[in-house]
Amino acid sequence: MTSKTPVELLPRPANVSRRGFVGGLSAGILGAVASEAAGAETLADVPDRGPGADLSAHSERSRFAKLDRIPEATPGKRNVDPGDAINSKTPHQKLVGNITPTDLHYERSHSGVPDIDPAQHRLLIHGMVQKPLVFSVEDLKRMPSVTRVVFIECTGNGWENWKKADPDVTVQNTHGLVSTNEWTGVPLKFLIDLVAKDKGSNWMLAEGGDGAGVDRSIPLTDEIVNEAFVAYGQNGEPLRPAHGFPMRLVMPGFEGNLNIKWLRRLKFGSEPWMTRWETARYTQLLANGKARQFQLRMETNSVITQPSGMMQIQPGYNRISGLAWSGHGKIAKVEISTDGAKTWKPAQLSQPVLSKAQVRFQMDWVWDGKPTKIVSRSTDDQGNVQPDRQSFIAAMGTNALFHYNAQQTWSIDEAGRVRNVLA
Ligand SMILES: Nc1nc2c(c(=O)[nH]1)N[C@H]1C(S)=C(S)[C@@H](COP(=O)(O)O)O[C@H]1N2
Ligand SMILES: [Mo]
Repeated sequence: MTSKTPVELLPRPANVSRRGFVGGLSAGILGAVASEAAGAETLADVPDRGPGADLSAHSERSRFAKLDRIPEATPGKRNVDPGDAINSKTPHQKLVGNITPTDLHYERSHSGVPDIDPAQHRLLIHGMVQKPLVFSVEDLKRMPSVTRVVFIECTGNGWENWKKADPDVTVQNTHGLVSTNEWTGVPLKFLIDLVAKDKGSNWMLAEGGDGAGVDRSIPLTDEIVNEAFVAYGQNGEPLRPAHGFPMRLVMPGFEGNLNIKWLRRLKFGSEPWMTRWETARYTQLLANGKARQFQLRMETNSVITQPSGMMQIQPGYNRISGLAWSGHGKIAKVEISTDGAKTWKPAQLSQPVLSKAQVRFQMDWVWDGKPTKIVSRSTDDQGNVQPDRQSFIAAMGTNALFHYNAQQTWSIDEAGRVRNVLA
């Protein structure tokens, strides 16, 4: 071992101390990290250089990096034929940072992915408006735009763990129905002004152009009018077909289902339309047998992604990392327990922390090799705290399927095997 620890090799701004840069790592942790890295003195310790492949029009992921979504059917039905899949989940256990790669953004499509020619596509805006209008994609691209990083989360995210915990699943199985991308499009407010919406209209119907024709009634609260937008861009390029090409509604902080893909119509009215998507589907059957409609906001949530289900760790230094998000606003704090929720320590949040976007958190941990449980708990800037599973079930019962946001516990046995448990 030499004095050149991996941390010292990282570039850092000249005016930031090493301690500030690594976020106050203790000397003990630095020693633990360095002792696990192999000692090295010269270039003989790194592989030789070699010739490169030709440059190409399109860059692909390294053949050594295996990153795939997994198509799944209803809860518990894994490894299905893609033709039977209803969603395809993000491999959070293999990702870093805050932004989900575009091709790994989770997908939920009710009747497959339509093949839409943008030159033919139109968006109709009508109902309680002075000037009903129809727009092409090019019309939208000429309008003022917003660009914003937001998470989209299916209401079904987490349903795997609502009734029972299958030990042999990954975080991709349990939490793969949430992703964060940068979306670009036209503010809803701008479109509302263009068509001159009637003051008396406080509901909007958004309808998709797929076979299923998913349509939802959206209440026009100030927050939604100010934050929703019709997106045509995703991570700097046109939307991918799976995510609504050529245009979709983006509803920061609200149910994935409201983010209508392949958007073909916005209709303004004075009451909800009670479509089958908000009566037969996307309602919550409560413990008392009554169903709750229009539970639209996504909750305060977090999950440890590394280490997580089906991984195996070694005693000694381990870095715990994960993602936190809230449909109410910004994540204010994430705490981690490495002793089964008895004691908690604050995790570091990667900057910037954005409202209604996932944020990466991390904490250094030296595992003593004894069986234990690790769990994270987030708090947002509105004071909402992610509930433990017991309080979540006490409040919501076990009839419902959607909006599961209880704390996720991973157990670690004496061999270092990480498994899914209820708490
Ligand atoms: N037109 C249309 N919009 C849709 C859907 C759909 O099947 N058709 N699925 C909805 C659901 S249930 C979710 S969770 C999100 C998923 O968005 P994504 O596939 O881009 O992740 O899109 C929503 N918008
Ligand atoms: Mo969804």
